Amino acid sequence: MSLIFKTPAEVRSFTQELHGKRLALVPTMGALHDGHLALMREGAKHADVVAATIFVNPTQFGPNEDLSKYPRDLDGDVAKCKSAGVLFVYAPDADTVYPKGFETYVNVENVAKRLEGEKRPGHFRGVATVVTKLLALFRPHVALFGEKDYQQLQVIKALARDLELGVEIVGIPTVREADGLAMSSRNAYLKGDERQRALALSKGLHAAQTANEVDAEKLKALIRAELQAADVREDYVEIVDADTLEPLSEVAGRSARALVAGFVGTTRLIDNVAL
Ligand code: PAJ
Repeated sequence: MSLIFKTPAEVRSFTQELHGKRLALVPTMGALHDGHLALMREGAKHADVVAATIFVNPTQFGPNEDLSKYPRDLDGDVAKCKSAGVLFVYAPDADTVYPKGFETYVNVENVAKRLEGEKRPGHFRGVATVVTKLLALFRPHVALFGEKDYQQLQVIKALARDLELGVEIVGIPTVREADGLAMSSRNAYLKGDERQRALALSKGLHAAQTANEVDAEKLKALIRAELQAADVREDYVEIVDADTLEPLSEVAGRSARALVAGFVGTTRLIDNVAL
């Protein structure tokens, strides 16, 4: 049976008893799928003890986003954590993480500006704040995050480096369904033909990845063609430097990433690949 903690004091008293054992942390918002479980299993390769957090973080949702309908299943999630080798789960309430009078936020600058940062104002401030709090509370040796949220991974690497948190940030490749759709808790929102249409994101990215093409505009056109064919409304399509996330006009001679965000009906999905 995995242990479930609800307060920082419980986490602290547990981690203080680890006596130098290596600790891996996997922060999540729950509604766990195989992508989350892959992070936990990878955590076990880097540490003696794996901890997970399940917290639907209100500060990273915009006013018109899906905070209230975000899928929640704590009992099912805890069972999945256990099956993936997690020793304890921290699942605090929002009032515990953000008590009355809370007034300290973490802002990452350049790498958080474009893409998700531009389309979801305040999103990365919320992510950076909660992840900093979790890293400060757990003091893990390693923390694991998915490349599925590629910009988020870069934002977290930046804050861990700049705030000298002494944690190794490990990224793991995106886990996909058999047909290529990137696993996401938000896939549960897809109704009727939307599940099939959602494949446009991974199909478009695959087309860009396998095209013998260096021109960013032409690569973006390949991705857009798939979105349009499936009636997926583009939020952005970008070709960027894989480290700085600065837009590129050509991918030759440097590591580049293609990122896409689009609406399938009312559901907003994101995906990305290395080029
Ligand atoms: P959440 O969306 O629950 O994702 C938790 C972790 O799982 C993130 O690191 C995310 O990148 C990773 N992940 C999600 N889908 C994945 C997939 N298909 N393959 C591999 N990894 C995947 O991301 C968040 O929560 C939050 O922003 C959080 C970091 C917990 C801060 O609140």
